Amino acid sequence: MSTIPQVLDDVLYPKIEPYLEGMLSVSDHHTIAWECAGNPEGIPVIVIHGGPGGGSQPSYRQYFDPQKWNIIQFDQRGCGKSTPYASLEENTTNHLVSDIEALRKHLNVETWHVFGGSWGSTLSLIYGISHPKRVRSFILRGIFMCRRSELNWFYQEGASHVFPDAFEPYLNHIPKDEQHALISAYYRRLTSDDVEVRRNAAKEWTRWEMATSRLLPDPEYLDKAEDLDFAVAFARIECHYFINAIFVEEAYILNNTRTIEEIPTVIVQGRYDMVCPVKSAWELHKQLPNSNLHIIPDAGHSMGEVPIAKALVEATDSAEKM
Ligand code: STX
Repeated sequence: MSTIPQVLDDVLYPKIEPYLEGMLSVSDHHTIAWECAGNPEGIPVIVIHGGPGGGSQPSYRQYFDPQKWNIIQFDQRGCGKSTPYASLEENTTNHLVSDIEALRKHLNVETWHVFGGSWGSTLSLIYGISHPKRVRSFILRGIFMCRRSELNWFYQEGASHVFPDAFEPYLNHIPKDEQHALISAYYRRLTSDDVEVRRNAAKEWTRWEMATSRLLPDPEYLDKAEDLDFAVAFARIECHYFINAIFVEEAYILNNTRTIEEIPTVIVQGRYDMVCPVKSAWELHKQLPNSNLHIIPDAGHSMGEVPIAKALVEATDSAEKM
């Protein structure tokens, strides 16, 4: 009898609701939404979502045994239920790192496990570099270090060679004379005074990312780009961070791995990740002697892919012992 799991529900824990939710004011301008789910006395884990601008998701709770874990999530500045919506003011990597610390103190957590994929891996690593003593372990997926080469690969030329069909509408949204610098061209539109210009650009930007996130396309996932409330925050915030090189020096993470090299780290990475190619996971793993890298042979970028989800659940099931 085959035991190969076919659907996500077979590998994840059951759906649960949060036992506590709140809003934390982190500046005169920004308030962030947070929640705790699972066991209030369980091992704390902070779940750091992607994008930036992607927002937390109820399904992220299901990657943890709810009896064992105290699962903490929040929406980064400007997205999800955080306010003000899609605001780019006072919205930088350092602000997000200090929000994570503010939330940790607010919830009286001493140390926690840090779980993040994609931009969530970027922010997890930068948080850990600033506050290594707070991190019991890292569980990371789809490693993204946001270097120029990584941005260029996905938003300018690289993934376009594998997905020319999905790339065409993303490219053609921008006039020929601006196509040599697509992130800048999108940034001008995503910050336009004209709401229609902003929305149309957000839709194309988000469609490109959703179309390339999985080894096998999922129509439900593509629908995310049609949800303009989601797409506008996601596209605007991503583009704002990327045009500013995430407000840190080039290769900041790889230049600072000394600070976090003792921290037990599991990296789950799809072999066919077109958004964040496996090279970054490999380079990070080589510099973290206490890391295990699991290259998943039949997956792309998304944590919603069954083989990725399975490896992440295996990682959280064993991280609990650390
Ligand atoms: N951005 C990759 C990233 O962090 C370059 C990301 N891509 N999609 C997502 O996040 C969501 C799943 C949050 C929509």
